[in-house]
Amino acid sequence: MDYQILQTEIQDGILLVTISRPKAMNALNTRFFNEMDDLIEKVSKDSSIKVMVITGEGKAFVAGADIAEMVNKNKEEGSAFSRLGQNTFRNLEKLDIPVIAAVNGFALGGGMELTMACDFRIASTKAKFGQPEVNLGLIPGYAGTQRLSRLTNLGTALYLLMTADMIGADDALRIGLVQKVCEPDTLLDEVMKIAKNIASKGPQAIKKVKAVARQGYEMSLDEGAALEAKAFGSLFGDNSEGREGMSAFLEKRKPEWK
Ligand code: CO8
Repeated sequence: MDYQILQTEIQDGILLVTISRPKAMNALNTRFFNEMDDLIEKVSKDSSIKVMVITGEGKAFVAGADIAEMVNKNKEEGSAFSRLGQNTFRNLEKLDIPVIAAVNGFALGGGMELTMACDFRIASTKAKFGQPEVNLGLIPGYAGTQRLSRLTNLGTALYLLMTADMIGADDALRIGLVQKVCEPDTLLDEVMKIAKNIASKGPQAIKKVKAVARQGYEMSLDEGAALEAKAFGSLFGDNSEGREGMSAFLEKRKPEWK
């Protein structure tokens, strides 16, 4: 994989993606979205990749959308830039494998929105989260107004969106935005450990958990439970992953996943 802004590395089935535009605090421009779209397409077709991890180079994860690229846009171009990022982040969210944000530093504006399109977030104690768009006379444009309240709650989301307050990793943990906080020099090791642990589980089960939990979140409990029952059943039968996993348990051996 050959990109200008994204650096990629595969280790034991884990794809580590580093956003690398440190001179501009990894700000997201059109090139980033084009590269990310291409990467998502490739990952969706590569069954050897079990988990994807996204991090940033330098002192930022991502300090937002590229303000220099946005400043002279007209209304139509502004909406188009919003839709470009929304589509990329939605496609990232829809990847059938887990995607983890390893938040090393500033995750502001579009950067915080990117972390929210990942399945969960592990933060360094140096991470800072915020939606500072109102400082610029803007609002979030990559569905941050929608995902933040779903991940936390409406009051917390409106507070952060209206005050543009920057919060540290411990506060992000407290409001449920991040799932774990690590020392900066252990962040990537910790995240790779989590990714490898997930990659050791039944791969179909991991994909079903993601699909059912994510789709069910937008449904009634009854509809979500029906989706779960169907996915549960799909893991049973001859040559199924469930048969292998349960047989391995009963035979006191390690499962051999296909
Ligand atoms: N866009 C472009 N360049 C940026 C950005 C950005 N978001 N953030 C930082 N940079 C650049 C700076 O301009 C500076 O460039 P130069 O060296 O050429 O002057 C370089 O990165 C280093 O930045 P600083 O000197 O400011 O570094 P500090 O350590 O002093 O501060 C901060 C770091 C706190 C991260 C600071 O840079 C900052 O506040 N950045 C802007 C944060 C922000 O407002 N983000 C939100 C942007 S808007 C957004 O994300 C909307 C998303 C939805 C868009 C929808 C499409 C329409």
